Amino acid sequence: MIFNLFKDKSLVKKESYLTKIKNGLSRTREVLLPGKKEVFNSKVSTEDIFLDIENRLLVADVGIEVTDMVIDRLRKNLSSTAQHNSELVYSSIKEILIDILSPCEKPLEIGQQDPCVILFIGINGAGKTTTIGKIAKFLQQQDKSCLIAAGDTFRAAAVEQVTVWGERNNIPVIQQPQGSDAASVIHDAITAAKARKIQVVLADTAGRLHTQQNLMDELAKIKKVVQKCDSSAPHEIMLVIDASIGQNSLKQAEIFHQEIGLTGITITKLDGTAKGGIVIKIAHDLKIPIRYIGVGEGIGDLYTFKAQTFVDALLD
Ligand SMILES: Nc1nc2c(ncn2[C@@H]2O[C@H](COP(=O)(O)OP(=O)(O)OP(=O)(O)O)[C@@H](O)[C@H]2O)c(=O)[nH]1
Ligand SMILES: [Mg+2]
Repeated sequence: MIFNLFKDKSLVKKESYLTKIKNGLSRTREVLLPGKKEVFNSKVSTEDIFLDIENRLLVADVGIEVTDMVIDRLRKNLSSTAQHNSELVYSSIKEILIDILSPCEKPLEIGQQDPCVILFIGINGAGKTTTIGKIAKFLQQQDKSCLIAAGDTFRAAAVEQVTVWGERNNIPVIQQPQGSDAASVIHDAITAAKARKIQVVLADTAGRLHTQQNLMDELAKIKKVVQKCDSSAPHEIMLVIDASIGQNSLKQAEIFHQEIGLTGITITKLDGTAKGGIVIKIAHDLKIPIRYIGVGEGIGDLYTFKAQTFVDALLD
């Protein structure tokens, strides 16, 4: 009781943050963490220990290149006795993964723009609209006023879906009928935000495949129109990636990056997959800031990406 009374509040917050991410990543965690007693038994050869770790990393979708790199570094970092010590092996893996992930730990900062414009893009069903709803809540908790631009004018019911998120967060949604020009909706939203002195515009867009050139051109047009409102905008072009599609997401991200220039990534649906190792591959290959991770469908299931916490959640 006395302990609870004096327990550092920031520590409690940190613990619950880690526990929630741990729960969200449980399927990947199950793949990565071995029954340490069987694997690290002194009768098991070092080669078999490394083979086991290699298989786990591959099943979790870390990819061959990064997996090889982790194994090479483990061999170099650990003496032959340490290679049989599960604690030392796992703390060394953690160190290596944190090294890969840390350069991508750059949380999104909302500056003094008038307003800050964040464009959400990605393939169909990646989680763009849901992420907008979650981020709106997140930003409001930081006393930032928000407005949503219902820029998916293509899919039937998209405007209604984003309007529900607006109502949940009690923030305005600027919209036009289905079939309208998406760039014009986002332009209207920026104008409305300026007039109402709202700090952040969260702009939804229709899902599109990176291979659909006409739809990629439409994104370029949206970017141009946004720049007419403010030459420094959009301040963030956020690619939303569904973690469960694994390695395919890399090709997607590369093409979106080439075509429109990404400044941030949100990786969703980490709760629904055992392939959460894709985050490590994405960080290694793309070197684009990972702003948030999504670990559930609820409004609170979005977290700022932190390399250390992510690795602790996977391997502690
Ligand atoms: N389990 C889980 N589901 C998620 C997460 N993020 C989004 N979803 C679900 O994924 C589905 C698609 O989400 P949307 O936000 O509509 O995706 P979208 O990218 O806007 O889709 P389109 O507008 O059709 O391109 C919904 O059922 C969401 O509830 C997540 O982090 N975890
Ligand atoms: Mg959507």
